[in-house]
Amino acid sequence: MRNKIIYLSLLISFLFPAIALSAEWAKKYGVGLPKAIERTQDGGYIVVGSSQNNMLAFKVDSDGNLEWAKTFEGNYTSEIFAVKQVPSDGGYIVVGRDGLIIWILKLDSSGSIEWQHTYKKDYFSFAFDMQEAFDGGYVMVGYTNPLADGDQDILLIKISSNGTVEWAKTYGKANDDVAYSIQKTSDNGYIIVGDTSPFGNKDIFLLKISANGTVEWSKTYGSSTAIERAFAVKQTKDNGYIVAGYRYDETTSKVLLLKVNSNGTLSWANTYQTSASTGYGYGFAVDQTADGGYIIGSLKNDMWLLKVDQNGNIKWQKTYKDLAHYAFIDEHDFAFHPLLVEENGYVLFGHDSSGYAWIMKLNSNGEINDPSCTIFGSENVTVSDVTLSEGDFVTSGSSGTEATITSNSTNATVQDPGFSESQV
Ligand SMILES: [Ca+2]
Ligand SMILES: [Ca+2]
Repeated sequence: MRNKIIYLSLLISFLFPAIALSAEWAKKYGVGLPKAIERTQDGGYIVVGSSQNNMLAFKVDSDGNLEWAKTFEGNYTSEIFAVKQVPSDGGYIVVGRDGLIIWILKLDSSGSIEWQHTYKKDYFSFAFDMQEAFDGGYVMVGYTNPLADGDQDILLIKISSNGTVEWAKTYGKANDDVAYSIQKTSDNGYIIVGDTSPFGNKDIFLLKISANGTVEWSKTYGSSTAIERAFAVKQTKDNGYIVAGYRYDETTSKVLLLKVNSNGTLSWANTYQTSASTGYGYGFAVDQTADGGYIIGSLKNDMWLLKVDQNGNIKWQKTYKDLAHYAFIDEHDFAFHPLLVEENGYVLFGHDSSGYAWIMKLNSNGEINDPSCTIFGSENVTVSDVTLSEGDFVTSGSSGTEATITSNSTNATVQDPGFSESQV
């Protein structure tokens, strides 16, 4: 009988080994700057960004164990801004840059290159975010800048699943416009967020388009006295949108959160800051949570997660030590989407002072159930209402300006960056 019980408990522990493991974890992997993360079909994650001026992609399982890591060396400084898994073959499409132009790679499920192309309209052409299109293939947004007149515009490119350009458009006003994120909407269209510079100091825009790129509505949000920029947008359960970015009023940058209705009319806008001495705060990722509130993936001197209710009031917030040594200089530095919302918590990445890429799998309170883990901090946050003016952006009904894209095949060198995971 006793032997039977021992056998049974061995069998149970063999069949259900996960019971003994913590659901949360924090691990670091190697020298790399993550820029985006996606959940994969097998329950794991793919993280993309850069390592030592090359494109970086690495794949971990659901417990954070490293499966593979690769870097891809282009002709110039290169990095990846966005990744999508290809459902039909388990591979990945990544979009980034080789120097100042767009570079897309199709990887197989273990990170080997299947095809690769560069794309450009003008001397500078960037794509910072990508989604699967409703009619197959992918859409991506960023900006393009003809050196001749320097009037930077939003660039939207539709490619087929094998990388052929199907159509491309530009949108914008007679000043610098840049798009940072594109998301699918429930009416089979897209919402695009970014910033525009009508008076020299930046304002946020939202651009709602149909699947073929026709403008349904667009608006700007901002003020003449401060810089307002946004990097993330998500459709909400009420068919409105939540937008995250920052506001800089010549003393400090504060995290900025905007809620608008389905037509883009502003419902409320709040800023969030810690004590003034902490310098800056940027909101880079946002999503609605099951309780109807929102979660914001931010940066101050550390990575910073803010949980707010449906009106933007703070429920809780946490900082994650030493995870934000990062210079924001060029527009492509702001293409940074560090947060995934999951059923029972959050996945957040960072980058420490030794240059290592981290991933944290957090519970629904933003914590790890491990007393030995000392990465957590907390701040006193001041929440302020902010008054923003709404303005017109691109004319409704406009189909954008057709753009001609030059595409070339490329020949990246693949390397092994020597990543390995270690518990934090
Ligand atoms: Ca423009
Ligand atoms: Ca402004």
